[in-house]
Amino acid sequence: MKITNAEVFIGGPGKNYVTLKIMTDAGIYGIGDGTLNTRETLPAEYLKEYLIPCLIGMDPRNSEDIWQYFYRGAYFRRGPIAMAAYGAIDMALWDIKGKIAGLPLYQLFGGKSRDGALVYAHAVGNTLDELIDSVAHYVEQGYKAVRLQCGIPDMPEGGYATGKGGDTKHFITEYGALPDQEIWDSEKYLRYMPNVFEKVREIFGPDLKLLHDVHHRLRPREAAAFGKEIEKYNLFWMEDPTPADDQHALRLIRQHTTVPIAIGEVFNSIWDCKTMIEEELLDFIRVSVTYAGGITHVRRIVELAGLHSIRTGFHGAPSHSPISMAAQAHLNAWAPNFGIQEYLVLGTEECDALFPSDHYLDNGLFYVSDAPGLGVDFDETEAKRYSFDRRYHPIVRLEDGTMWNY
Ligand code: KDG
Ligand code: MG
Repeated sequence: MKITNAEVFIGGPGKNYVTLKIMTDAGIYGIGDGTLNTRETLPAEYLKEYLIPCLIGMDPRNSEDIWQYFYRGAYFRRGPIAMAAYGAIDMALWDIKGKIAGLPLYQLFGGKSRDGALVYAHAVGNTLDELIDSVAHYVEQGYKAVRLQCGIPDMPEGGYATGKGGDTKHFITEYGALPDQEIWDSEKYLRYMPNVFEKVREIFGPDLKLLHDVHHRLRPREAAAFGKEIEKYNLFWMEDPTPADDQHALRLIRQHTTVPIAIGEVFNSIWDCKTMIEEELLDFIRVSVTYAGGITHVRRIVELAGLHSIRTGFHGAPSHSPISMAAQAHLNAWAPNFGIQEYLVLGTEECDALFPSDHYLDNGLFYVSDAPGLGVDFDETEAKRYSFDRRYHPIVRLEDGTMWNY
């Protein structure tokens, strides 16, 4: 069996999804997601200029060898652009493998460990009242877990992703604009946020799982103190308390608090999280199949995490197309150390038309399709409606103008 061709498409409803389609001489094709949010054309170019020419003629069944060929063959290792491109290829090859076998991917990993996978929604509010309405909305829909992001008084964009533009638009600028600027003040945040958890717990009770994303904004000592203070609200996790480039910081945070820590959405390889997993400095690993080299590489991370009682909590921001969400759904169905999946309903009519599938969400759980392979398709005719349009993440400065972490 040979790969005969591969094509890259960019675009989607309100998104610059990077979709790779790999064709074979057996008439079977596979699809993969290489969307590197706000830098989408880079993995796409890497695929077109360097990787696809090598793929033609390869046996698509040898997904491990193909992964190693690109990873080792590039000489320069890792990095989000390269790993997103390898990730797209890897997902497409697993899709082909499942179609050859006539089995959904979770069967090739070892079968199902659960029926539905727990997901969390994003509850957001510029004010606490707005946030409470947003939580109520998700609870009514049956969600069992919600992430809370709330605006901080006197800090207009405080709290990160607090609802400016709503869930479909947050994280990125309007088309054509240069990066927005947000102003951050850790002290105001640290003073206000515990009150948010207290109110939400008071209203929604002890069973609702509450998550929160600090989004790399705190210094290590601040994060340690914050974690200690919010322990009493029994959070499911505190995400990205500090920028994880500094893995030592986690030791300090760990020494002071038992609040569960989730990290990893910016990681692109097992080497980025090996130390923190082995030293058990985190509780949930947040990598995604897109940014961390596809199913082949992420499975290695999941296995390593499992040895240390660390659970998965794969990244699932709206920048992930339904293809990578499907790949993660298969891993979630299988992984013995599954924790939770971040999930934002992409299911607009346009998105469903571009990526038809019968994966579905019911009562806060995600059910994976039994169709062979990834169980999601890509409609090339629909894809013609969309094209690339540059967008950026915002940038963040402290009140005195110092650059900070988005
Ligand atoms: O591209 C960056 C976003 O995906 C990120 O800001 C989202 O932090 C995020 C999350 O937890 O979904
Ligand atoms: Mg995050």
